[in-house]
This record gives sequence, structure tokens and C-alpha cells, in this order.
Amino acid sequence: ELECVPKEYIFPMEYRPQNLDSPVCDSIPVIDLAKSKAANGHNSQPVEEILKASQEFGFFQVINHGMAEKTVTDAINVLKEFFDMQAKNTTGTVPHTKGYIYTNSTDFAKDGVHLWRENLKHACHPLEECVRLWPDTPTRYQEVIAAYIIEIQKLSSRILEMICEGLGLKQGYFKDTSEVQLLSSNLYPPCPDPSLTLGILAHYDPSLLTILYQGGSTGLQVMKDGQWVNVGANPNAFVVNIGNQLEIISNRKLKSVKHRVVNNTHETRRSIATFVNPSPDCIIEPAKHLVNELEPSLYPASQYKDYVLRNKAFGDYTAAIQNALR
Ligand code: AKG
Repeated sequence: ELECVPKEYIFPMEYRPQNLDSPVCDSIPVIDLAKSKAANGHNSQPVEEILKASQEFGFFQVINHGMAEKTVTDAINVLKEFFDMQAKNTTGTVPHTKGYIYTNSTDFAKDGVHLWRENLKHACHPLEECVRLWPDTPTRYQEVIAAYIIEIQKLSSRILEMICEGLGLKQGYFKDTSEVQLLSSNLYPPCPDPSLTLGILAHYDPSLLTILYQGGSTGLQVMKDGQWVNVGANPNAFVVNIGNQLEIISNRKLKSVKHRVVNNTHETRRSIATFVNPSPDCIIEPAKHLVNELEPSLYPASQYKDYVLRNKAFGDYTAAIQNALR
């Protein structure tokens, strides 16, 4: 007998994913960050590939990114332990604790329908102040995730430098003003009928840059020319996408693109999304260098913290950050 999806997880028709059986389209570029350095020391090939992918898709994957495999597997394993513990916790969900938010069945998405996922979110910046407010069981959680965040900060700085080079912005444009502010980790259990449910609704990231680890699992889809494109699974890669802030700074040379997660029938998807955001006091506007008579500024200037206040998408991110710093 077929297991069925509880009705509180079934989305109205217009939200349900279509064409789930269409072949995985692997067109999101996979960029090798270790590829040949030119004689002048510039890593020109990956820079060009990153720019092109960010213009065309708003998404790319990076391999040979330099992060130790152990840092990643430790993070995935400690998050797995965390979610396993929650599953055994008979008191149910822990929606708004001091420094983190764990949601399971309370995770409403649209018109009261639940997302088919569990999620853990917490602030990460300033790291030393946030760490002690993270889950303290599993006992290694704080140590392992802090090590992961430090490496993500390094990787994000490196990618932002390459983007600077590609856009012709001065080196160090984002130095000391971009922060890994939020971690959001997901567990998507296998779903008896993924055509009825969603792991995450279609959304844009309000970040500067998002760096995602998705292991070897599929489910992430990116909107391209009106079609949902699957992001291929590559356990050695990080998925990187351009957020709204970088779209603004680049005066829409780079695209922030809609994405969502569909569920799988047999596979459990685990992901770790880290959101690299501007410091709260930064003024976000198209870089002067990219604005001229032919290409006028497409966005007004706004202090990042005001953008956050105005933007509903930030609802629980902001709460998580404020709680952590309280
Ligand atoms: C998000 O957390 O905003 C995502 O879109 C990532 C979800 C995932 O790939 O699991």
C-alpha cells in the first residue's frame, strides 16, 4: 500500500512542482578554483567562468576550493546528530530558543501548508559571541561548526575577490565589510509523493553571496529562462549563488536568481546554507565604477540595515541574529 502525504504538507496546485521526471540538466557551471594561474599570478580562467555563470545563471559550483574534506564531513555529521536528537525529542520542536531556531512541523510556508523539511538557523557573526549560543548538544556542535564557518568566511572572501576582479572593482572592495552572518541547515526526508510537496518555496536570497553544501544530493532547482533547472549533485563542490545585494552592487551585471528545493522519493537531502551579508552599516548601491551615462544606476542607495528592516524575507533571519546578540 502506498504511503501518503499528510494533507498539511500538500500545496495548492499552483505551487506544486511540475515535470519532476524531466532529466537532470547539469548546465550550472562547475568551476575548478585550482585551475592554471596565469603568469601574472591572476587566476584569470576561474574569474571569467565565475563572471559568466553569475551573469547567465546567478549560480555556479566550485571544486578544488581548498577546504579540507574533514571540515565539511565533521559539519555534516554533527548536524546529522543534531537532527537525529530532535527526532527523538518527544517534546517536539524548539521554535525560538535563545541563540537558534529549530523548526519541524511549525515550519509554515504558504497558506498554512508545511514545508517538507526540518531546519536549524542561527547567527554566526560576530563568531565569538554567537558560538556560545548555538546548540550545546551534540557536545562538539559549537567547535565543529565554528571551524566550518571560519573556512566558509575564507572561501567567500576569495570568491568575492575574484568577482571584484571580474567586475573591475578595486581589490578589497568587500574586505572587512562582508560577514558570514547566518547558517541555515536543512534536512529533507524522503517524501512518498514529491509532486505534492516542496522543501523550500521559490525565493531570492537577500544576501550578498550564498554558499551551500548539498553533499551528493539533488533537489535544488534554479529558474533559468522560465524553466526550473536541476543543480547537479557533486559531493566535492560548494554551490554558490549571487544574492540581491551583489545584484545591486553590480548594477545587475550579476543576477540574483529564484531557486527552490523539491523533495526526493528515496533520498534524504541534507544541506548547509551560509549567507554572506554586508556589515549592517554598509551603504549598498551600484558601484560608481559600473554606472555611467549608458548604464545608469538601477537601484537607489540604502544602508544595509535599512534594507533588512524593509525586507520581509529577513523576518526570522533578523530574529535569529538579534536573539544571538541579546
Ligand atoms: C536556502 O536555505 O535559502 C536555500 O535555498 C538552500 C536550500 C537547500 O539547497 O537545501
